[in-house]
Amino acid sequence: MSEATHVGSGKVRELYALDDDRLLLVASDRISTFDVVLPTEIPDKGRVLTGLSAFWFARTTGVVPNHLLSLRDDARSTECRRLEMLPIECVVRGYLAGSGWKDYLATGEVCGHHLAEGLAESERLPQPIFTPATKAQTGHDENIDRAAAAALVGEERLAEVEATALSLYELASDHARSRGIILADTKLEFGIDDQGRLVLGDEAFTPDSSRFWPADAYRPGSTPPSFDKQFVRDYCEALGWDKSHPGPELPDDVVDGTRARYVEAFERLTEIPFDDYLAEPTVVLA
Ligand code: Q0Z
Repeated sequence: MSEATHVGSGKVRELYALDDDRLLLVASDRISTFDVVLPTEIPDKGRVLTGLSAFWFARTTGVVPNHLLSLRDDARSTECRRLEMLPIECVVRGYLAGSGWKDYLATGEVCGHHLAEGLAESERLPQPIFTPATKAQTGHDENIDRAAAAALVGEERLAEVEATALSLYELASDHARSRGIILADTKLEFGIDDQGRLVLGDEAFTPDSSRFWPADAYRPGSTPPSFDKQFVRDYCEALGWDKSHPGPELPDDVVDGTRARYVEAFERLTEIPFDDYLAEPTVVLA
């Protein structure tokens, strides 16, 4: 990777420039919880997320083109087309959780969507809603209404990303639900290519960009367990850690249990053995 220039860091991913037109997106094995990156890694977590994203990119080209050019043999790095990214996070919510639930409790609305009274935490919405947010450089993204989003990307482009994001969520959440995973909500990022076309970028429908809930434990009125991070959260809560930096080291049983959950999510959603993906990453594209 000596040919690549580092151009950005996320909490758990790195971004490199390969040339003027191509980026390399590398998913590490780092894990964050309560917004803090922990000192202990989860082996293969980055490979699971890269494989899942590639799986979804390959299955959604009928809805919208995406930035994926190729998967590297390390199974954690993807070469991508460089896009002009839109300055909004495109969130779709099928269930009332996280900041959507907080905003609903405070105002009865989420991003200008007026919702029925008396909804419970984690309740399924009558239909999925598009709830854009600003991209915060530090701290939390801020939910915005349609007018604020239109001011950032234009009315026409907003209508296109809203319809596209809702279609993508419907496709992915129907697929996941049939395999026992509820995709409660998801954050998508779009860019514009050199021809002015809308393109799906970043990562898609991974446990880091979406809330994954095990369908068999779903019960509205409480916070469902996270499919992937529940052991980590439970361990951190039991420790009494104050959720400030640095986070705690994780014991081997929590690491092993969490790795198994990531691999289980990969295998349930793709129906491909994870070892087959490690041996030949392109199997997720078939
Ligand atoms: C994605 C990010 C990461 C830090 C920029 N295809 C693209 N074209 C242009 N820009 C991006 C992409 Cl994906 C782009 N990010 C998010 C990812 C580390 C920041 F791995 N920033």
